This record gives sequence, C-alpha cells and structure tokens, in this order.
Amino acid sequence: MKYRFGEPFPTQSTVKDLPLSEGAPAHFSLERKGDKIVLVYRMEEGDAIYGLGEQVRGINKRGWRYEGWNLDDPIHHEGRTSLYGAHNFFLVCGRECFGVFLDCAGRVEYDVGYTSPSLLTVEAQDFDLYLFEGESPTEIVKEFRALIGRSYIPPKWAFGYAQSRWGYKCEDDIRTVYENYMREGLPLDMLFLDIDYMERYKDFTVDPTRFPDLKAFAEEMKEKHIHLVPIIDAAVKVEAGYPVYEEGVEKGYFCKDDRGEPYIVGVWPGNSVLPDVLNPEARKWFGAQYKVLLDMGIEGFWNDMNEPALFYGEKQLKKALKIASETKEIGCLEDFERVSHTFFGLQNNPEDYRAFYHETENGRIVHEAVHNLYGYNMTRAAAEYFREYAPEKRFLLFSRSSCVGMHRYGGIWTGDNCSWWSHLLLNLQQLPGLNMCGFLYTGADLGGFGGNTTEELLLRWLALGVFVPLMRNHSNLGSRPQECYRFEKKEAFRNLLGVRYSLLPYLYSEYVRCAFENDMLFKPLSFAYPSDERAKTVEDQLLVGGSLMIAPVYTQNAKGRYVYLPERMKLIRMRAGDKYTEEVYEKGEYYISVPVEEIVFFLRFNRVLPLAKPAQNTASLDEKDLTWLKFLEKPAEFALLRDDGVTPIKKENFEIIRLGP
Ligand code: MIG
Repeated sequence: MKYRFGEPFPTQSTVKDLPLSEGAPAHFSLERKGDKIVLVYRMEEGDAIYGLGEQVRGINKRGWRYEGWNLDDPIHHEGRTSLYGAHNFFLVCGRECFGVFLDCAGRVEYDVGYTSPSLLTVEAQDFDLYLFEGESPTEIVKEFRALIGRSYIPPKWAFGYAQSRWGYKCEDDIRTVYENYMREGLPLDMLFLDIDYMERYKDFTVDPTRFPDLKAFAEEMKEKHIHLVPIIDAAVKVEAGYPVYEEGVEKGYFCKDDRGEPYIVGVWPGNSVLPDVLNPEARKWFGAQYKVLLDMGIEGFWNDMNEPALFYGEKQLKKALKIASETKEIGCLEDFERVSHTFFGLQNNPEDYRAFYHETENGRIVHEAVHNLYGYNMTRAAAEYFREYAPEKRFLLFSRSSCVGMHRYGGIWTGDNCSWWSHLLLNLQQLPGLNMCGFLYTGADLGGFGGNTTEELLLRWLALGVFVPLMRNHSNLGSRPQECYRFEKKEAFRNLLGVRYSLLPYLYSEYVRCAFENDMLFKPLSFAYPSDERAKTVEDQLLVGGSLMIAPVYTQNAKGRYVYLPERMKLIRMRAGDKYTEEVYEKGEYYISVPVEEIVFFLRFNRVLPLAKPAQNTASLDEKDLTWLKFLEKPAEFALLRDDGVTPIKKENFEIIRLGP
C-alpha cells in the first residue's frame, strides 16, 4: 500500500509504480506538526523494531531516536542519531508484523520508544509511505526489496581480502605492502588508493611523481592478481586549467547558489564545487569522467565525502573570518565562544545545505530538501557509465554515503569507525539492517579506522570480517599501522585470511542468491526461529546465509563467550580452511572457548557448507576441489554458483548440489 503526504521529490528509490491508496494508512494515527506529518504507532510490550540500515545501537532499534539524514561524523558513539546513510525502512515485529518504508529525500526523524517507551513516531515533511504485510519478517523484507529492485553484485575478486590505509602515497608504498603480504604468505586481492594518489586531490587526475605510469602499474599488479582500487571524492577542485572544473562550469554542471553562480565549498582540494549529480545531464557527464581511470585498467572504485561532507562553505567562512577579525582580542568568555563557535560550526553547516541548488528533471530544488540523494546519485553516475563502458563486466563500486535505491548501483562501507571493541559489535549489529534495505555488499573498516588498533582487536575483527562481503582492513592517517604483517601472530593471520578463501564459494553463492531472491545474507536469529523468545533477545549472533550461525568474540582478553543455540547445531572450530574439528551441540546456552587463532561458527541442522582449500587470492582459488561439511539427517541441497566471477550472472550459473547424510 502506498500513501502520499505533501509533494515528495521523486527519489527513484523504487523500481515499481504502485497506485496511491485512499484514506488513512493502517497501524498508524496521524498528527500534524507545523509543516510535518507525524506517524504514531503504539508499540506492544513485546514488539521489536528492526531495520533503519546504517545506524547506531542494537539490532532491535527500540529504545532510542534516530534520523534519516546523511552525515559525515567520524565518532560513531551511541549518542548519535545518524551516520552516512538514510535507510528509511523498518519492521515492526510482535503481535502484528509489518514493514514501513518512507520514500523521502529529506530529513526523517524516528522516536522508537525514547520519549515514551511504548510510542514509535516517525516525522517528515514530504514523503511516500509504503506499508508491507506478510507471513514473516523475511517475506516482508522480500516484498520491500522487490519494490526497490535487485541489489548490486560485485565481481568475485571483490570478495577477496583487501588492504587499505590513508597514507599509502606512491607506487613504492603500495609495492611494499604487496611484498610484505607475499613474504608472509598472507592472502590478498585488493590494494586501495586513498586521496594521495591524486594530483592535489583533483578527481580523475594522478600525481605524476607518485604514480608516473598508473596504467603500467595497474597492469603489473594485475599480473600478480592484485586489483588497485582508487578513491573518488565528491567535490571538484576550483582551479583554472583543470578540465573537469572548467568543463563543468561552462556547462553549468555544478550546484549553484541563488544567483546561479557555482557554490563554493571547502573539502580536501581547498575551494571546490559539487557536481550536480541530481541533474541527469550532469550526472552522465560526471560518470563519464571515470573513463580516465578505467582506461588505465582500473576496475574498482570507492566514492567518498558524498554526504556531501563540507569542511566549510566559502560564504560562511568569510563570515567567520569577519567575526574573528572584529574581535580584536579575547576579553571574556563570550568573545571566545563567539569566535570558536563560528569556526566549529562551519563543518557540514545546515546553512550551506540551504544555500545551494540542484537543477533536476523536476525543476530547481534546494539541496536541503534532497540531501539524502547526493551520494546515491554520485554512485549511480559511476555505475551507469560502467555499464556503457563495458556492458558485460562486473565492476567493484562502493560508496560512503547512500540512500535506498543506491543498493542497485553499488555497495557501501560503513565509514570512519574507531579501533574500539564496541565498534566490532556495532559492525555485526548493522549488518541485518543494511541487508533489509538492499545493501548486501558492505563492510566496516576492519581493525578500526580511527585510533590505534591492537593485535587482538584486529584478529577478533577479522574473525567477523571473514563472513562479511567487503573484507577490508583500512585505517586513518597517523594511526598505528595495522597491516596484518605488522603483528606477531603471523600464522594466525595467515590462517584466518585463508579461511575467508575457503568460505568464498559459500559466501559468494549465497550472496548472489540473496541478490536474486531479495533475501538477506545476515539475519537476526528471530527471523529464522520466530517462536523462540530467547532468540529475540540475541544481539550478538547472526545467521549468515542459509547454513551458518556466527557468534564472534567482541571483548578484550576474552577466551571465549556464551552462545545461544536456538536448535541443535554443529560447532566448527577452524584453525585453517583445511584444519578444523566438528562437534554437535543440542539447543541451549553454552560457554564456548574461542582462542584468537581460531574461527568458531555453527552449521545449522540439515544444512551443508562447501569449503575450498585456502588460497592466496581469488584467481588461484580452486572451486572444483570442494569439501562438504554436513549436519544432515535427511538429504539437502545447495545452490552453488559456478561462473567466471566477472560477466553477467544467469540463473543457469547455479548448480544444485544434492547431498545425503
Ligand atoms: O575526511 O580520504 O571515510 O576512509 O581514508 C577524511 C581520506 C576523508 C574519509 C573516509 C576514509 C578515508 C579518508 N576520508
């Protein structure tokens, strides 16, 4: 059912046109608050609220307030209300179970039992409201996902292990990382290029002293089965003679102020302008810029700073400088506060978002009203161009900022987390919500981006990362280096990364199946065991695909952890992809020992798991030589994807493997 409130901007988040329903929507009562609509739902004691994608706090969202508002804020503590994505879909699960999607380009506010424990309110200005009813949470999610279209599928090599760091500056830095990985026998598929590969942070340029011949270098690395993945920032440097800037200005392709002049903001390159990716022509033009790097043999990109994140707006900065210069000396606290606040307030200032405009198919519109669509359309620009450039090829593409709809064009990483144990748990807790909203290709910066990691934290985090589609170790400039070879337990790292490759046939097959069937790769336990009251409260375990349950360790100095088994399961204790033990446990609660050198997970009853031999990279992975782990009392099937990992996937690429007990 679809209802319309106000005059929503067409987000193109959905792929189907539903007729508008008359009358009042079910479940909710409606209130008006100024120019906003408030949807009010009275929650039952036992209702759990799932979804909202990339957010803070637990799998069950009840007990806090949240916002759908894309924001670059590097400290993801639990007091936050929004992160980089706006994923406005949630499920109410209890006596009644239904799904809610707010198709909205602007800000959405949720109060999920915060002001009053039994009230859920959703507040926004102009939006389409969709309600979904169904037999089970999974069925409802599938209905929603059918509305928003099939999730992006990356190439198989994008399921390999990736090393990244802000601070690799030149060819030799990258080569050194590669050589160290090889010397230690550590598997690797991708090395990432952060902003320093560019010439003074100019998009689609390459610094000629740091990377004198990127094409040759990319080729050299590809021969070694390594993909280089460069970053692209949203903002374009203002600089005379820089073709991307000059051409964009000439054609009117950058966001403009109220007088029609390009709106100037400050990001990495200094004064910059924002490509108007909501203007179809400008979007096409921006996407075509990726050609420079594609022609060099690059096959993967990550799009950053596309909330869009602003260090300052030029006009606001000038105001701040004026205030500072008028304050000849700091005579009292008020002086100090006035000056410091004007400067602190410059970053991602709402005044800026209200001061520039997009030229869309539906006319000129102020950025604030369509803020959440920016990262989506930047990524769409790239994806649409890739399809033109090489229609038969899967590219790697993921973004920091996103909105429902972008899941068709690329994945996301969850931005600047910290090297904190709490963020390992947050990583796990975000996965089901992201999957519900169509984001299947996703991952957190393993080891943590900001701050200093430890060997133990990295090992534990990788032990979750082996199950997550994007398995990338990434860290901040100036933080403690965290490539696997920096630490002492080399063998543990080697084995652990190897396990990823052993699991790859399972993970990639299940991933693609989930994309085709609009299923979730990561589910809360309660989705599969709906009548199990204990399962509903589990916030630190997940089902991964149809066969597995994971229960990672996420506390410092732990030797193991308590695990809840909602049914009989087989515990798999893995030292390496070809070195493991199996042990059957009955339904119940157990303390399970988990040494840092091991990956421990559970095979579900009457399910199977294909395992490959550990490999150095996806290119050398032998997918013919599989071992099958089984926990069967009756025959079972598994849909194994057999394809080249690059060209478009067809349903026929799945081979149904039948196994008996
Ligand atoms: O303001 O390009 O989230 O992954 O390393 C920081 C530098 C800009 C933010 C990204 C991070 C990346 C960093 N970028």
